[in-house]
Parts: sequence; C-alpha cells; structure tokens
Amino acid sequence: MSEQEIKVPDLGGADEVEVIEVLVSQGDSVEEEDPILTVESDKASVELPSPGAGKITKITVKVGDKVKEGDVVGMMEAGGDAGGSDDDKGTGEQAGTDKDQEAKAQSEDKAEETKPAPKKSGGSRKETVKVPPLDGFDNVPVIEINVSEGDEVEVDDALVTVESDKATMEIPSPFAGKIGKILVSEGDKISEGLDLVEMTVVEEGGEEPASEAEEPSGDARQEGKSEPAGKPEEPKPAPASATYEPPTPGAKVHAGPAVRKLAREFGADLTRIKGSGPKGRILKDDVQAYVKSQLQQTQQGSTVAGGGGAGIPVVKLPDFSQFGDIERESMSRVMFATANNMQRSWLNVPHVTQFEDADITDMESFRKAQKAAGEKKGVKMTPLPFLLKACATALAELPQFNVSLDMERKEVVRKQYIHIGIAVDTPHGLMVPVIRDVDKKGLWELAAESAELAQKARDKQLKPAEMQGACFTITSLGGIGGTAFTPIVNTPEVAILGVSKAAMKPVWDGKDFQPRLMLPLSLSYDHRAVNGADAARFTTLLSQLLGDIRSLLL
Ligand code: CAO
Repeated sequence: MSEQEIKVPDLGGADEVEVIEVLVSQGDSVEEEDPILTVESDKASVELPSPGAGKITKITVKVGDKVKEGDVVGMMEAGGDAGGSDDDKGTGEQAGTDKDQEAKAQSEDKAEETKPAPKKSGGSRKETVKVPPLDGFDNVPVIEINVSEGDEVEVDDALVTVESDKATMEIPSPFAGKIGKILVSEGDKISEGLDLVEMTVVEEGGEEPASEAEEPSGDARQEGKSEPAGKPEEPKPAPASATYEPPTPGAKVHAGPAVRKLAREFGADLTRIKGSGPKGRILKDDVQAYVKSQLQQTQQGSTVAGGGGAGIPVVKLPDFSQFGDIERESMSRVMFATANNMQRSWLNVPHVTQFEDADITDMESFRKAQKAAGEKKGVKMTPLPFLLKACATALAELPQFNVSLDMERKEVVRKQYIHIGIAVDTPHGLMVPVIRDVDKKGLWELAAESAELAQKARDKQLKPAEMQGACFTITSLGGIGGTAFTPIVNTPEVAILGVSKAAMKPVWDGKDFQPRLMLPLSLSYDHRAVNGADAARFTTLLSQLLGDIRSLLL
C-alpha cells in the first residue's frame, strides 16, 4: 500500500501559522477531508483536511509548531483499511502501540504483585494498609497525609485525613509499626479497599521494624504507587467545576470549526465550557467532558444549583461587573452540597407548611428549675430535648410521618425506628447530625447528645454515620429570633419542624387574657405522603405535649 505525505495546503494568503490542535494520532483511520490539525493565524483558525482516505502512520508536528504552505506535517497510507495493514512500515508503527500496551500490561502485572499478601521478614512482617469502609462514601479526597516514610506509629494513629461533602475523617492505622511507602497523595480520591500505606509491622515477640534497606525492591513499589493495585477507576475531576463556567455575555469563544460542529451536534453552549487548550482554547475533550458532566448531573438528579437541567430553565447570570466591583470565590463543599440538596428537595417535594403555637409556660418553668441539676451534670437543658421528645411521641402516634416514598417502586417505606436530625448552624455551613432512637432516651441524655453533636458539627468532626438515617428533622431558630418560617423538607424524609422564638402573648382563657409563653411551630411536610388533616393533627399533638410535658411520660 502506498504511503503519502500530508502537506499544509494553501492558507489563503496567511504566511506562517501555529499548530494549535492535533486532531489525529498514529494508527487512526481517516476519510478524505477529515480534519488532521487545527492551525491559527492572526485572523482565523483553520482545520487542515486529510488529502485522502487511509490510515495515519506518522504525525511530525506538535502543538505550538509553526507551519507554512507545503510543509509536510505527517504521513498516511492510502486505502482506508482501518483494521490494520500488512505494510511493513505500518506494522512497525502499530507495533509501537502494541509495545506501549504490553508495557502497560506488565506494569499492571507488577502492580498486581504488590497487592496485599503480607511479606514476612524475620520478627516483623510487611503489610499493605487498605482504606477501610468510609461509611457509605467513596471517592473521598485526601486532604492531609499525617505520616511520613520511616515514622513509627501506634495502632489507631491517624495515617491520612479525608474529607467528604460533610465531614473530615481520619483513617487510623490498624497496626503498630513503621511506615514504608505512602501510596496516595494529597488530592487523590480514595475508596474502600484501595492500597493506602505500606508498613513494617512488629510481630509479637519479634524484632524491631526492618530498616529501609530491607524494604522490598523500590521498583516494584514504585509501580504500585503509580498505579496502585486494585485502585478503582478514578472518576474524571468533578466535572461541574472542571468544565463549567458561568457564561460571560459577549465573551469571545476560542474553538476550531470541528469543535464548534461537535458542540452544535450535542447542543452544548460553548460560552459555558472552560477551554483547556493553549490560550484557553476549547478542545474536543472539553466539549465531551462538559456534555458528560451535564448528563451525569441530570441522571443523578443533581443539577448545579441555578444551573438548569431536567427541563428546568437555566438562570442566566448577567455580567455583574457592569454594575460595580465584584469578587468571585469558590463555594465550600458543604455549601455546594447543601445548595444541591435544597434544590433537589424543593423541586421534588410538593411542600405545605402548617403553623401552630405551643404554650410552653409550664415547660419553661420546669426547664429553668433544672438549671442547678444541669450545672451538676455539666449539661445545659435547652428547649431542644423537649422538642425532640415531643416529636418522637408524635411520630410514634402518627406513623404516616415516619415514612419515605419510593416512587419508582410505588411503595411507602415505613420505619420502625425513630431517629431525628437536628439542623446546626456552623461557620462552614448547615450540618444535620442525627440522634438515634430518640423515643428510648431521656431528656438529660438528649440534652447531652444534642450538645455534643452540635459541637462536633461546628468542629467538622462529625462522622458520616452520625449524619445518616434520620426519619424527621428539627430546625430551631428559637435561640436567634423570628416568628415563623417555612423550612424545606430534608428529603427523603417527609416532614421537618421549624421552631421560632418563644414570646409572651395574651391568651384568652374564656374569662380573661393570660400572659403565656408561646412557642411558634412551623411544620413543613411532603404533601404526597402526608395530608393536611394529619399535619394539623401532628402540630396540635405537639402543642398538647409541650403544653403539658407530663404527657411525654405516658
Ligand atoms: N425560644 C426562645 N428561646 C430559645 C428557643 C426558643 N424556641 N430555643 C432556644 N432558646 C434559647 C435557649 O434556651 C438558650 O437560652 P439560655 O442560654 O438563656 O438558656 C439560647 O436560646 C441559645 O440556645 P442554643 O441555640 O444554644 O441551644 P438549642 O439547644 O436551642 O439549639 C441548635 C441548638 C444546634 C439547634 C442551635 O444552636 C442551632 O444551630 N440553631 C440553628 C439551626 C439552623 O440554622 N436552622 C436553619 C436550617 S434551614 O436554613
């Protein structure tokens, strides 16, 4: 089969142009006129077409090179047989690719060899510490490596710190011994089962940990590091931040004709795509990554807050800088997760809010009478434990509030437990730790546990398990102020109780107005699961329970 040069054609008057994108690789099959390179002059970018159909055997230019009319930029075999060629040269090029694959396979094999099997060495042995279960999370970024090679550690010493959407967690060492190779880096996303750290572990009655010289061959470990065995496929970087940019009206888009054509075919708006090419140029990969990220978000039902998706009109942002100075800052992970959760709940749940005032005059005198007891116990009794107890009783009496809806299976999931989330305002965003089995706990226990969880939330010390499994949520703004509000249901729960600030009000007792301390309650509920009459029953019951706390004992 004949080999043919690929030359730069007439550039329409431009003298020297810069290669800004190479669109094919060795071994690619192309049709006549398929774009091979994109070049850019002062005035325009142009794609250089293939002179015929066939297979690319060589590309002799790279991004940044300057070319002019007549320059040879590559070679191809005419014929268009994509399924490999018996031509010597072509086979040679193909062999190069095969070699790469073989080398990769070997490297994977080596990585496989470095997998866990403990290696004995005198009175000590080698262990590869793996990532333990992360309470249902995976692909969690490593934010800190707490040890260095050669460090001596005890059981439970922190090896690395990871941060999920809602919390930071330390991964403890399961052994005492000496740290060998660290197999992850800061920023890596890790999941259960991934190789984390190599260690030399002292066996009972054994010697001191082996010295550096006794470590296994550096090569093998190096292979392990670059491609740790069993490492789950890394997802592409969070697409929303990697490829998405709010559109800037009037901004110039840098993209070649093939990229523009691809974007048109996908219906992708180029002004929203961040280019990773030279001078911010948008490449085909950027379009593909953007489309993929949009699809993933739609399929997960999580759209970028305000960013449209699932048929929801996009909120177009104006160029705010035209109105005055602005600054942009990245959202924290908690803020971004909360924004998405709120939007998901708001869009999926038909919300109604039922209001009620509870007379807590007697409850408050009882609570205040516990001050001295509280000081002894080191626990502060706030109104929250009473609210938790009253809600647990109401959930048990009106179990239609203790459900989740499975719309796909057309089923109602009824829960036989009563776990309640409490919304906690923290400097880094809203967190909702969960108190388990509220119905089985006393007021002091609830006071202590809610204070401890709220503090952990503020210190970013909550474990994922401490934020999961709630049946219902209480959000209390009573310590701050306000007369009522309409909280958003923390779906898949079906109701949430908002609590505002108690105030003295004149209450008619049939003869006179009496000054009573009234606590405003705002119960938002999912109207698919709960009907209005039940919501009124729920708030009335809460009001009765808080009005006469003796009934909480019954
Ligand atoms: N009416 C009047 N006073 C109230 C009250 C109410 N409903 N609720 C609490 N208080 C009082 C407490 O008694 C305490 O007063 P004293 O110090 O005089 O006893 C003071 O307000 C502060 O209480 P607190 O807020 O420290 O304790 P808490 O147990 O009531 O609440 C917590 C704990 C975690 C719920 C709260 O700190 C918090 O973070 N609230 C904000 C929740 C939030 O942001 N919700 C919005 C979510 S949706 O955007």
